[in-house]
Amino acid sequence: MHNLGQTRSANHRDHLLLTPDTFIRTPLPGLTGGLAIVHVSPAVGAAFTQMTIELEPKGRLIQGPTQRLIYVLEGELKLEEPGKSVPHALAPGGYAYLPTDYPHTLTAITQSRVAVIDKPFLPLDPLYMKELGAEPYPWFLIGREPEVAALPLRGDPDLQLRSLLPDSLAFDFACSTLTYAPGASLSQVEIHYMEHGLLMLEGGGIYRLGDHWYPTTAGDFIWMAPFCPQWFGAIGKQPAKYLICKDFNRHPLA
Ligand code: UGY
Ligand code: MN
Repeated sequence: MHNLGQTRSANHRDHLLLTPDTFIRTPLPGLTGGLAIVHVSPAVGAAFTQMTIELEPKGRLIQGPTQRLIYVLEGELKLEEPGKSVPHALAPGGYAYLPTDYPHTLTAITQSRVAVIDKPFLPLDPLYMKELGAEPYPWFLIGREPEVAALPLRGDPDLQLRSLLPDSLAFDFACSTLTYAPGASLSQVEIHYMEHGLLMLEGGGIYRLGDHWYPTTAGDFIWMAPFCPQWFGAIGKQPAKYLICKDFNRHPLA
């Protein structure tokens, strides 16, 4: 359909809003039987990449250049890891964290869509290592988002936060889902040193990014640079939910 050059997508120094009408699919090394939509990369100033990979049945993604988090949006898949004869089954809401240099193969059984976050790992300064105890480096894990206990964000029961990664200094990023009851909103405009990759999963509302207010809906991707002013209010009769990641647990001077 011709839209005469109109789109809700926007590209500003401290944020991106990318709507599905502007997505471009590309091949990627390590990806067979599928294509990648690269939502954000270091080319705009992000310290990570976030993409959605779309896989045909039997399509596969192997290990990437860095640590990785995968989150299944659609379809049935299996995840094979080294030394394990039985693969893990993954379905929508299923996720896995794969440390740096951790060989793995993700294979689609049915047509699938998967969010993939690849981020170079920042080791903890040895100064803080003793706080870590037995586990100085992050470890492989697999889970199901609906089974993660929800906590109210900053005490607001209408904002339910499910943290997908453990609360440990070993991990240098955080990834969660945040679910807003209809009409709920962040209690403040946030401005912080961490950057965000955000994929809108359900519902919608208004996202403030910098000095812009955007209507946003399921399927949209947002990148927020460090210190980008941000606020969200859910609109409509159904909850709004997004997957959100940020760099975490590291001194800003690393
Ligand atoms: O944790 C966060 O920084 C989160 N509340 N930010 C956001 O939703 N934009
Ligand atoms: Mn934030």
